[in-house]
Amino acid sequence: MNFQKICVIGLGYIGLPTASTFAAHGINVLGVDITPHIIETLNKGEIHIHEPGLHEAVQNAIQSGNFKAALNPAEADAFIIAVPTPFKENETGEYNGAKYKLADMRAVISAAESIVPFLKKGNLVVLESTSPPRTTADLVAPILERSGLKAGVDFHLAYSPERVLPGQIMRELIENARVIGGVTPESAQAGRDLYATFVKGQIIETDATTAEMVKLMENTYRDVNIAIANEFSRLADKFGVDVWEAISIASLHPRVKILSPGPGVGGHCISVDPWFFVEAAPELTPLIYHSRQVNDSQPHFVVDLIERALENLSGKKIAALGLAYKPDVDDLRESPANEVVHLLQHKGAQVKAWEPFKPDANLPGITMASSLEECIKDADAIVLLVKHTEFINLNPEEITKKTKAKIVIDTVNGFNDEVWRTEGFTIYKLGNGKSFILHPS
Ligand code: SAJ
Repeated sequence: MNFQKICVIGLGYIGLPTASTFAAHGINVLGVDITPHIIETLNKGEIHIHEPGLHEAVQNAIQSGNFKAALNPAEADAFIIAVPTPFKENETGEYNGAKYKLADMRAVISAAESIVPFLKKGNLVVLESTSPPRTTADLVAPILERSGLKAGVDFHLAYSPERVLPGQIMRELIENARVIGGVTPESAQAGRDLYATFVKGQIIETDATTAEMVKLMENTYRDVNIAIANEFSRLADKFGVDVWEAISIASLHPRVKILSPGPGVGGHCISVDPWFFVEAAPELTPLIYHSRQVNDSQPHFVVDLIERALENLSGKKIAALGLAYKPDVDDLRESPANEVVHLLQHKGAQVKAWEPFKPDANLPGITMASSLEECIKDADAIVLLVKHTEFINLNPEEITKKTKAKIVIDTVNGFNDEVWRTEGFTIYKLGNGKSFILHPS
């Protein structure tokens, strides 16, 4: 199948890199988003999100004349839906007394509805948004068929999840293997023709529901593995062991690779996607459910650690380093660091946060510092919440001159304990039960 013009619906972390990459490969792309501010920003060649290489890609796409942003779709050869699928904020499901989160599919529904007036025979529609199993066949196809055309007969319909890692999206979009699940083999083939425009990794064709499961399985696998690492951090704390040392030794085993404990699992993928399985089949997913519980409760464990280190949180001034959901990104969504700050404040601490990737972030209830210096100056303790490169490169010899704090709590294994101790700091580390043996309260 040949594609001259495509329409990408949803211009966020996935839709925008995808749209600009297609434009860079000579395809005429109409990018669609419901937010007027995003459309204006993009048409000026500016961007509304931080992702290495993206600004340049969008500028080039606009200048080439191959990319334009608009509020509404138009006729095209292919439509790509890349809108968010978060979970519902105010509604939960329940199974055997256990509550689980529910997928909010409203953006997918309205994106599919917006395509209906423009859908023509021979078109291809691809859903990229992470979705519960059977969404393409049972939710999207019936909406598109309101056009009078039949999915898999009159138009092609496929599911192709994005699997790129924030921070490396522009490269991974091209190099990663790509799975394309069609509602018919011909739909999968049409999807292959589209993505072969730029994908250098392997392209695997399958059916739509398999592709949906593949995406959810990848992120669920990671969530479960992080949960066990977090549980190990709690056990090590209890038994006076340094979990980081234990993990590095255990990982020498040829069939063991343990992930890193931390303050919790954030972002809009790994902390959300496993719930799609739980919602779809709560009776089959106790492991997935409990892993979510472990990771969601990790900020509480971290606050408990900080409370033990400081003896009492009430009135304590705490400098929180990092609010992003993971290292070296500016994305603060579903961030465990954010939750740790709120929980500390709830317990009476006065927290000032410094996030170098978003210094002017406006987060309800969080006081932001305008610099590292301001953040740490009057603090009683420094808490490292995100392993940003610039934090792990901090020089404790310099820091000691800029802060009153003598206590450091490292929740991500970002600091070298010995070096910080040499500069007179007492350092506690998540998962290092030895911290408390060295510094009994
Ligand atoms: N985390 C840990 N310990 C670890 C690894 C991660 O606590 O050992 C935490 C991070 O700090 C962060 C969260 O988990 O809070 C998620 O970070 P991540 O880097 O594991 O994943 P994401 O959410 O940025 O991206 C994931 C990726 N999926 C997999 O690696 C299986 C990416 O490839 C997907 O494209 C993306 O989800 C997505 O959009 O679904």
